[in-house]
Amino acid sequence: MKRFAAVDLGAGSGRVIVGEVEDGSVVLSEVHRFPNRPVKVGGTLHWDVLGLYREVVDGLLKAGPLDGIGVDSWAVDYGLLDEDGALLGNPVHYRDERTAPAVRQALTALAPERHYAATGIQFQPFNTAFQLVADRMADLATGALLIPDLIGYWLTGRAGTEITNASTTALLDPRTRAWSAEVADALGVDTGLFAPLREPGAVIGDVLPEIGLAQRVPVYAVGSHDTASAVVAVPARDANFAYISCGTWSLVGVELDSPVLTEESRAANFTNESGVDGTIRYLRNVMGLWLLQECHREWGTTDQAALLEEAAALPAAAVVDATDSRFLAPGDMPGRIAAACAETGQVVPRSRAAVVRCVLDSLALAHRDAVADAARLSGRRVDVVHVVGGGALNTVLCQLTADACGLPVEAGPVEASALGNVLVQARAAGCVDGDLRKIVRATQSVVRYEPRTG
Ligand code: LRH
Repeated sequence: MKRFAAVDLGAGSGRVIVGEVEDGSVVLSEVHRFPNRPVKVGGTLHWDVLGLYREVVDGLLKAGPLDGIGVDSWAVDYGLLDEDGALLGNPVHYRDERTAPAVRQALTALAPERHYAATGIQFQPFNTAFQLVADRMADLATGALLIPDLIGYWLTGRAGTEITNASTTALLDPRTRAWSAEVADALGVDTGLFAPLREPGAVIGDVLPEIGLAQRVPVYAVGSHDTASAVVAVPARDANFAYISCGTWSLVGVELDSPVLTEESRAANFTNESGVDGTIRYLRNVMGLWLLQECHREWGTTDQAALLEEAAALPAAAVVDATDSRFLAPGDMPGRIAAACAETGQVVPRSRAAVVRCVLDSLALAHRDAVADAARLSGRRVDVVHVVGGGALNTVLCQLTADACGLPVEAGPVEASALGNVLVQARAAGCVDGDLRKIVRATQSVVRYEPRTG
């Protein structure tokens, strides 16, 4: 039996999960979980990346004997380094609003049609390309590492840029899996800041002795974009499926062999993220559970389950556009939802349960639209929708999604990113072969929701 640690950093919390792999089976156990609390200082929203790193190390020290470590996290964000490899400033949170002027500048420097044709990445104000245009520190830096690569660098002393996450920068060409010189030149971004590209499964290096692990443990590059790892762990039986990687975001789409770079696809704001094994994740970002999380934060909710039950018992009423960037930044989510309902002439949800109901119905509709658009724009038939990640535990959302899509939803695994992370390590270490989804199907339980008609 071999033991692999998945470090999985989400926008709301991080965890270290150990996967025990033996004879084509994998058993996960969580050894450490910690909150990820962004810090606003001087008007800018930062990640507490050193705090996160400390938690990662604490988790690894608790994990027992290991045969490998892999790190995945949310996409797009990075740390800048000086010539000695020291961190220059604190990484900025993708929900910070500093990119607005840079986006305007970038849109003039490079037509969005050209940008999309070159990278296939949807427009998001937080794309790394725009962040680097906005980042005055970038001129002082000699290096840049995306968040999981930064953690990997601190663990091993070895720098590299894992390709699934690199694709989310909107600076990479998904066909060649190399940086797009056209985009970098037009935007004045130096892609040479990033360390050399590496593929999931590559060995990064051994954990440095200073970390204090009892043995030498290799750190592997995995699908370091959490969504890439999550999609590895979708228990699909064949190619005719859609997935919703449902956590802070709902990432809704299909898996393809090659990108869809058409104007129609750009207009629909679909993205082509590079996945593990040369796949393409063709998907749309939907706001996801963030809408609920921010409401609960505002209300100081103590019993979320009770509120969810109350919401489920209400009739559907108003809905908002769950892809609208007006919901991106933190703060007064119930107020913003009420304003959106009022602007569209709908009943404004008054009670907390009514707001939750509105969020659930809005997410289910956005899931439906994204599944339908993904199928239409890619030509891929969809027979089933897999919901993976924390959202798989939200029974009400899963049922409403099945109803809206008119398709069965199969929910689970919950810790999909950690599982995909572990499986890519296990394969690189030679403990499992070929079909990783077969292992997922054989070892993970899913809950099936049939669509209700009428
Ligand atoms: C989800 C995620 C998503 C990105 C966003 C920034 O955690 O990685 O795929 O679009 O964070």
